[in-house]
Amino acid sequence: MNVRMPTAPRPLASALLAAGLGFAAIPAHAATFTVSTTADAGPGSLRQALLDANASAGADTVVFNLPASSVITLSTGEIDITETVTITGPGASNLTITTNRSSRVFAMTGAGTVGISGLRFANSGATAPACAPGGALYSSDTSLSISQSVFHNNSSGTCAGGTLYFTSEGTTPTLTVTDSTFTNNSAGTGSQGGALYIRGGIANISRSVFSGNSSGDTGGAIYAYDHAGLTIRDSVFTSNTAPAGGAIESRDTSGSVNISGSTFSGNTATDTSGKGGGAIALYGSGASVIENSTFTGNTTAGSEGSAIYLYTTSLTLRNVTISGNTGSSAGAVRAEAESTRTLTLINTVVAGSGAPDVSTSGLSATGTNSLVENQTGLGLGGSGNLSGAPNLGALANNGGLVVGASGFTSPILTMLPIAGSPLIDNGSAAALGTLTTDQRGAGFARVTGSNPDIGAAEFGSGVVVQARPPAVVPTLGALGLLLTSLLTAFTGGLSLRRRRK
Ligand SMILES: [Ca+2]
Ligand SMILES: [Ca+2]
Repeated sequence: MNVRMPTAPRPLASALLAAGLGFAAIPAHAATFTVSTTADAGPGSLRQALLDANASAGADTVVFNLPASSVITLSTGEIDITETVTITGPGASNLTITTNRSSRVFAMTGAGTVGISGLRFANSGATAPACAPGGALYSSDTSLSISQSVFHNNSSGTCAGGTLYFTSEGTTPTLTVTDSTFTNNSAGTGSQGGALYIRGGIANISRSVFSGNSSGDTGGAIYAYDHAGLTIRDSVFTSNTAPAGGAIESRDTSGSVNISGSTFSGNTATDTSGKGGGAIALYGSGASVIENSTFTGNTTAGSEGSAIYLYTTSLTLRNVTISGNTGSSAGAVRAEAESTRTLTLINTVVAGSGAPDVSTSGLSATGTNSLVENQTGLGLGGSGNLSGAPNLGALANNGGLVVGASGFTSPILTMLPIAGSPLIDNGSAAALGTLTTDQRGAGFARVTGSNPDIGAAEFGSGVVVQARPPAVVPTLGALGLLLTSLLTAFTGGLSLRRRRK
């Protein structure tokens, strides 16, 4: 028997031993280490659990046995992770880890595959002029999976990656982020990626919220450089800020950027010198696709692309709603500088930019069944295209997914065409590609009526849920409703009897 001393029983191993199969029949197995104190170090601490997991050969698990609403404060520096491990937290509402900006929380180098779930990381990293690449997490040549976690008010100081610095030095690790919430994280002056800095590797982000993050250079929420693919699905980007690429910048890559089911609202590019992309800036030779997504209320202080700016990149927009993005004299979508690249609009609406809504320089734009309100100077090729006002409703909760970590969620807001809108039934069914639902996902068919609509949300699709206040009132179950009815009848009866007296 090996000398590892897991803190939790291993029923499978015990069962095998009981069955007389003996040690030789038992494959190498994971140990489980339990965190039972919020102390910075010593027996039962998070630091000790990870020291033990590193020292114990193989993939281990760290779990927590702490009271609800616990806080672990690290005061003696970041914790190194050197081996594959799964850290299973009790839920972001139940445990916060902080360093009070004295260091990062975890540093992973060549650590195999690390899973982190159910944790809240807050106020970690560094405050300028100090520097902590990755305010909460540093990951090099390590595949990292983050789920059901919250990152709030972390900072990388004067360096990049307000919450995470994810880098590769020769390998192609994968970053996976699901069901997580990133709020008010920052990277300082001259630094990229207010929440995530991604250099190399592959990144897949889904069902997550990025709100109020900022960087001092580019990519207010996410900066991805020289990557092998950035995919974002079913996520919310709101009120993120950077000089350029208010929410996202992807740069110097042949990897593609694929975005679907996501809404970008109120993001800002602050640079006045010409760089732009209030929501997204794309540079590099990859061919990128944005589908079933909404851009509204994004702004730039520069001249180029209040929603999207692209340079030397081919981009296809399919069933995208881009409306009410302002501040750019070159419109909401600005593409330039490479004649071999293309901008393709399919079933897409671009409107309300206070300028020509789409502009290009050095590349061509082609549309299929798209509505570009103001096409001055554009020369849009293709067929089935419209101009003029789209008659769109305001950004609202029209049903669909609620995303982010449990207790820290946000609905994905959309914009529906108003009855009589020219967007309704003027899209192309033949150009839908693989889309079967509208932006809101399951239960919201991509096609109702005679044809798909232009834009992300389909008129008349699904059951429309009206916007409501975020406060959640516990709902009465069937039994509760029955009891309420009986009580009402009973008290009504009492008052009747009183009136009869
Ligand atoms: Ca281990
Ligand atoms: Ca339709």
